[in-house]
Amino acid sequence: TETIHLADYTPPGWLVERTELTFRLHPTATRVISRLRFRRNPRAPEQAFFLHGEDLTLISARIDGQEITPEVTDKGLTCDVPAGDFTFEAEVEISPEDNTRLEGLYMSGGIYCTQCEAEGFRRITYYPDRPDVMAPFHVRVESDMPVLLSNGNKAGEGEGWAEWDDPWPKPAYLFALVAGDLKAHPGAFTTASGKDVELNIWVREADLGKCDFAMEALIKSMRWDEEKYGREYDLDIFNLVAVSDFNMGAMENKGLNIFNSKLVLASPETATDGTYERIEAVIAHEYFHNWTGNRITCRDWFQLSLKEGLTVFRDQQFTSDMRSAPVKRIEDAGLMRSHQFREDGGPLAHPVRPESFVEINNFYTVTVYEKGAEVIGMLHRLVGPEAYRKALDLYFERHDGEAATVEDWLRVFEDSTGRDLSQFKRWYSQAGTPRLNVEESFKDGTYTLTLEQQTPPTPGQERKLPFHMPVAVGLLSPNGDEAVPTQVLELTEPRQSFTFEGLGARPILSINRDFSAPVIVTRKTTAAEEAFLLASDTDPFNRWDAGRALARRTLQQMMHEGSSPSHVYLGAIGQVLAEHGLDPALRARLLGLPGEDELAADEAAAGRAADPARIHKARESLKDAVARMHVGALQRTYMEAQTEGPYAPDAEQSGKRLLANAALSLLSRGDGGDTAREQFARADNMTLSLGALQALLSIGSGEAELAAFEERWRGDELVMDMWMSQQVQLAAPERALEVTRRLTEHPAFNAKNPNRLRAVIGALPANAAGFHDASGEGYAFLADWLIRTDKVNPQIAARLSTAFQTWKRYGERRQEMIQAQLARVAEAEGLSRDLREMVVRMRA
Ligand code: B3K
Ligand code: ZN
Repeated sequence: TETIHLADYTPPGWLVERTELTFRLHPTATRVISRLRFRRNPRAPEQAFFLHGEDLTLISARIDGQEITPEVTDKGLTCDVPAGDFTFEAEVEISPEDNTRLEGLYMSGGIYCTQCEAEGFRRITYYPDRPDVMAPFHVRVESDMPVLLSNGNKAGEGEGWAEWDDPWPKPAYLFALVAGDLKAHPGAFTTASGKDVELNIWVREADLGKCDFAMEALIKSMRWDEEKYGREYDLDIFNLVAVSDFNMGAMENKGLNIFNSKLVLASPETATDGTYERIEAVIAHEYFHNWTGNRITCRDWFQLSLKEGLTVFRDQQFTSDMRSAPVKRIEDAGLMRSHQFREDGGPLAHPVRPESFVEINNFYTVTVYEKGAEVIGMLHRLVGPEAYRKALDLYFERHDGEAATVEDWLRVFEDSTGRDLSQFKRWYSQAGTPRLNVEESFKDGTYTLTLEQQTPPTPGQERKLPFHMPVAVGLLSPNGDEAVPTQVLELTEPRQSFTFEGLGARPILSINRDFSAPVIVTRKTTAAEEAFLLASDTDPFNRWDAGRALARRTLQQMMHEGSSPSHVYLGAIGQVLAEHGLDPALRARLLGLPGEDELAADEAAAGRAADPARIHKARESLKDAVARMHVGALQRTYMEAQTEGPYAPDAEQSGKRLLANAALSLLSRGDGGDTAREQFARADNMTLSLGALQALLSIGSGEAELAAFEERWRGDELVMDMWMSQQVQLAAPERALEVTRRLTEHPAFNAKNPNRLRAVIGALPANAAGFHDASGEGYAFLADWLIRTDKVNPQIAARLSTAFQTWKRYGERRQEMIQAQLARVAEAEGLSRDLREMVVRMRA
């Protein structure tokens, strides 16, 4: 296997001026006829002519009309070409039906569809399949399917054919084609400059009733991007398609977004509030790519965060504007902590801009996406919102129609603000989560804050240089007033002090407010101080953070000192429950405990081998203690959180349901599940049904409800995914593997469908104590499924393998067992490049 290095980038020898494609669709013998106009790239070094192509059967090829016999390998094609411009034509045959990898052109439930990012186009035809080769596309689709779609504007149609023309030059990874028996949920949008755009969401007829919300989300996104970024849509039509078999969430193909159906289809009965929120965010994300990704794309795949980090940052801003900004911040920071810190602290750590890869699909990670978005958030905080907008205007003006780099991106900020961002740029090249150590002193009214930054080594990066980071701090008076309102300190040195004068009393520090930098703050505090911040901090994120710290403190004491749950923690929770004026969603978040996986990370950080069973037990008994102590308050909270009127998935109602379900889950520990059963019986929406089912499953009950649920929803694949994953995740640890195994034998299990694999196999590691069972059977089970899945869909197998990335946190015995399973996977015959790279990186 070959490793690709950023340092080896060379410009393409030839550029494509125009791409013409004809598809004669057939399930097992689709013909793709291409006509490509090539022009030598004056800025490229001398090189051989090469077109990517994989798993293609070449029928014929011509240059300027003359038949040629190119040299074909399993990677692509080479041939002699004229010195000047020329036209290359080819006809190839492919089999969409046999394409279980779901990359390139494949079939999903009788629908033809494509997924080309990152390197799937080379499975469709021979082409310079690299993002810095951009061309206008003209596509003709021939098929007897009723709906034939591709990118751009419709150029014509007739019986059995349709033509599409995309005037905006694009790289091949943004190409898309869909053909099938689909129905449109129509919509319309008029841009700020008065251009009418036809909107369609294409689904199976049976799903037509579940598209309203997605359409509204699309329209809101289009409006928001005009208002917030001055970006208008640029074609006459925008098509969005939902398919059932999809390797990830969705794809931003120009003018033809393709979605995993779980991120489009929603009705109150079938989708939870959480799903609604995700649909809104992902529809926005893919739409926003039209400018950040499509109009300005990436020079090469190392620059992936240029489009992904920025587009995530934009969708986060959108959600904050549509819903509650503090709650959104807590969700995003929570994801960073639970998922990105895990990646950054283990064998899969890599910089936001990686320097090398074997398989690029393995780098669509929380680091590239979410940490990439955090890096942009830091820039935003450092320069302020006005300067940020000016820089973005310059970015669009300067790079529209180009394939850009991280250097280009930072340069627009440097040029428009006059700031030097050379130190800031380290966020793109250095992996690992910085530790921020805090020292404080107070004397004669002067408070001194000393910050020390240090970043641990990561694979291939032993030594780290200091980062340039914004650290938002506020100081609170002992009575809870804000003595010093939020200030953004700029930390650039390894160790740096900041002073605040004229204070009456020693203040209480609230640091890294709003999660201003993606770092781990290490600091000596007391339970009393954490309880104070949980009760009084004016920064909602830090209230949440203080609650977490307090919970961890008591959980650690329970695990290692045999203590009973701390009264400080229980008292603080009581106060949160009684804070009736507080946004219910925020209250629900404040009640939540850190996950078992995060607690395992804490154990390892403290130099102890994580014991998943013990962590699980401590967490369960803390919940029991909260439930016992606050039964009255929980009942009141539960009542108070009931919604009135018809169901709406908006921030207000969903916040209440989140709180109701949080209270319910605690109440169930004391009432044997009566309240949950009652909620399940009367629920008219999935949020309440599922919340009740979860509450029951987590107390080892819910058999009857599971059966009723299955009976009602067996025909709905998306609901059945939830039914399956909840059983696995919430099973008692000793039953988790058995439940998972049984589900793989369920008639509805389908080992070719990514959603189903994620819902069953992917859910087991989320049951940490079950997966890490001391017998090691969970590890062997996952390894079996990795080997099996790899033959069907390498991308999904590689993704599922990341469950092993935390192996170092555990004791010697578990480490050995995980390594033995990784070794077994490594030896499996015909291992894909995708899974091989992951296993190599995770092996000791
Ligand atoms: N750009 C796609 C992800 C493609 C993943 C390829 N393995 C979706 C998104 O980030 O919007
Ligand atoms: Zn994206």
